[in-house]
Amino acid sequence: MIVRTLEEARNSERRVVAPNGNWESVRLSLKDDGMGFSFHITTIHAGTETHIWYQNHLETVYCISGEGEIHTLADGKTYPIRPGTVYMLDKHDEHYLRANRGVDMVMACAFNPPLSGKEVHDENGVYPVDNN
Ligand code: 9YT
Repeated sequence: MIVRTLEEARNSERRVVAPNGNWESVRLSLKDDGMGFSFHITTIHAGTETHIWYQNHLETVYCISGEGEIHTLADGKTYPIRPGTVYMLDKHDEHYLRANRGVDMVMACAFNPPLSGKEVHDENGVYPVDNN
């Protein structure tokens, strides 16, 4: 069995900070855990907008705290996000993720296939697929 805490993961290489400062993420579980998905606690900082397009991954995201919205580009729809909301990027949906001003949004995220931990968003908000 594998057991770890958010606190110890936060104080390790598992914590990644976006180059533009919009978000940070603690990768609680990665590919090498062998679970078939990776599991992250991501903080989207208040008042930010981030362009994301995971062309190589499916992602499920659950809002733990904070409020914001997600805007999908293909259909022009905007959905509010608040604690208890889950969204699933089942079509590799290109989107803007926005956190309202005043309070950070904290999200639990699962990726399929799992991230290896080395990924950084490229300029299109894409993570390359990990073939290792
Ligand atoms: C909310 C969201 O899309 N989180 C993705 C995970 C985060 N960007 C990471 O761990 O790299």
